[in-house]
Parts: sequence; C-alpha cells; structure tokens
Amino acid sequence: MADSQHPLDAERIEKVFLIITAVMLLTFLGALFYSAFGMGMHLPDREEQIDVREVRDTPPFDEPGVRQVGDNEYEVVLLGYAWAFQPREIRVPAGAKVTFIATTTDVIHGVHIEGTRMNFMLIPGQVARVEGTFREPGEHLMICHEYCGAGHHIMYGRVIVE
Ligand SMILES: [Cu+2]
Repeated sequence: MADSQHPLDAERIEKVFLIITAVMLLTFLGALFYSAFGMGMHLPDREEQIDVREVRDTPPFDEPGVRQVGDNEYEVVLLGYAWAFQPREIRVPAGAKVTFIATTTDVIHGVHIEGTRMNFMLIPGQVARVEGTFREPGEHLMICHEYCGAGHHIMYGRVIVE
C-alpha cells in the first residue's frame, strides 16, 4: 500500500508540535518576566554607570577601602587596575554583611574570592555591587580571573575574616 501515512496523522502531529512550541514559548516568557519582575534582574542603569576616566575622582572610588556602614554591615570600595587591587588587603569580621562596590580604572578585570561563591567582573564604566557574608574566620585569596595583560598573574589581594 502506498498511503501508509494517513493525511490525518500528519495533521495531528503538526498540531502537537504547535502546542509544544506554544507551551515552550510561554514557559520562556514566564521565566523572563519572573527574573525581571520577581527577582529584580535587569540591565545596568545610570546609577550603576561611571565615567571610566574619572573613577578616582568619583565617590566612593576616591577613597577605596573598607568601612563600617551599620551594626554588622560593611562596605568594601574596591578598585581593580592593571595589575593590582586597591585595597590589596580587606579585613572584615566573620558573620558581617559585606557589600563590595567595585569597578576598574582601565580594562576588564575579574574578581574571584577563593573558597567562596563571590565572583564578579569589573567592566570599564560600570559599577559592580555584590553582597555576601564570610561565616568562618580565615584568609581568602582574591584573584583576577579575567586575562588583563602581562601582569595578570600577579594581580591578587587578600580577604582576611576576623
Ligand atoms: Cu587579570
């Protein structure tokens, strides 16, 4: 028999595929809306942008360092540049809420704090803001994880949790 494929089968298969496609599109759209409005994920806005030529004159980056901003809250203003971090040594108490506010004065750098999940990029013209808590006292190596030139391998700092 030539027509083993009944025309109705093709129609049904097509309908099933259309439904699967619609369900997938709605699922992805739902995920997009949830991340944007439910989780507050968005592209950087003006507030998170900075003129890369004037980083060192723009607060808070005119005074890099660690400062206490609340009862058990600290802010770390961090600069990355070829090829160092400023400050090079960061001291925070264990259990405190620590917010890193960081940027670069030149090219793209990365920040990875060893033994933690803290990992972010320093992109020219943008301010990175990352929150975290170091639960245990100890010392963490902080390294640049984005190749940034000849001195990349010596670009590191330390986070000392007291
Ligand atoms: Cu680097």
